[in-house]
Amino acid sequence: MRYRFSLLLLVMAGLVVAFAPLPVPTIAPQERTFEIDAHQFAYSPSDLHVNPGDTINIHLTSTDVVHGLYVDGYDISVEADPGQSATLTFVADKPGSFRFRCNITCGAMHPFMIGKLTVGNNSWLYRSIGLSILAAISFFPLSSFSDRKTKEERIK
Ligand SMILES: [Cu+2]
Repeated sequence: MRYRFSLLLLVMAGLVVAFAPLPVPTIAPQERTFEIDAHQFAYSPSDLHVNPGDTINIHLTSTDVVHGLYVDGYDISVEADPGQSATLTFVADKPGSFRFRCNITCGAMHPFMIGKLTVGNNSWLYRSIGLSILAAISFFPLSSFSDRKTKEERIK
C-alpha cells in the first residue's frame, strides 16, 4: 500500500517536472543585430541566442565566395555576394533551437557550414535533468521497499 502510494507520488512529481510551465521571465522584446562573417566553410559567430519576440537583424558578410544563410524552422534565407553584406530581418516568434546553414553551394565542405539559433532557453534540457535526478532519487527507496516486500512474501 505504501509502495503504491510512493509510486503514485513519484509519477505525479515526474509529470510536474516534465510538463509544468516554467516561470516565464518577463523580458521585453528587443531588437538585436548580429554581424555574421561567412567564409568557406563556417559562420562566425555560429551560435546565436535570442529571446522569444526579439526582432533579429542578421548582417551577413561574405569574405570569399557567395554564401547563403537559411534558418531551419523559420524558412527564411539571405544571400551575400563576395565582399558584400546582406541583411535578414525577422521576429523570433518560435521558441526552440534551430539550425541555420548555407543554402548556396560554396565548395566541398559546404554541407558542414552550419550554425545554431536558440530562441529562449532550452527548457527540455532542464526538464530532462530534473527527471533524471528524480529517477535517481526514487530508485533507492523504491527498490529497498520492494526487496523487503519480497522477503516478507518469502517468509509466508
Ligand atoms: Cu555553402
